[in-house]
Amino acid sequence: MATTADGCSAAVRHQVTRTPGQLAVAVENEALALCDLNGVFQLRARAGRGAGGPYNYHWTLISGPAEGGTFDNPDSEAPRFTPLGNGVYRFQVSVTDRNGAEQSASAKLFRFDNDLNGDGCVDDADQAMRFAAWGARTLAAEQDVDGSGTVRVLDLLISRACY
Ligand SMILES: [Ca+2]
Ligand SMILES: [Ca+2]
Repeated sequence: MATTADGCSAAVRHQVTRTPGQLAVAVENEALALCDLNGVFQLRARAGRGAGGPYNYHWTLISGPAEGGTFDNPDSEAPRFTPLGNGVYRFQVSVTDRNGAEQSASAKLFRFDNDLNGDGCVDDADQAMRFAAWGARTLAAEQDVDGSGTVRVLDLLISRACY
């Protein structure tokens, strides 16, 4: 049987066994400030590689303020989450591929009241109050936005999105 060079290369390509890459999961908005206290947080994960889809998603709230919050559908790729308290919410999404391989990723939501001085306006004066608390040990969610226990640069960076 005559085999052309093209035929050969085609045959070789067919013999290559593709090793599927490890299942990968990425979360959009890994760390997001929710500036509107009446706002809803849009979670979104994307899975790829592994054995391929359909991918199954399951979101859980790992930790957060005692008031908690609610998912509209924790078993979807992009559920909406309504937080009821102020503070840091930590989420995990677990994804399984067609063969049941599992991978997870995490996300954080920061929800806080930006009207620190209580005058009804959210403006630079409020951010100045947060800055004035620099280095202070405080448990106030309004100032210690990331829940680290002190007011540091990350608190200012996260909250800046709200001004
Ligand atoms: Ca204010
Ligand atoms: Ca902090």
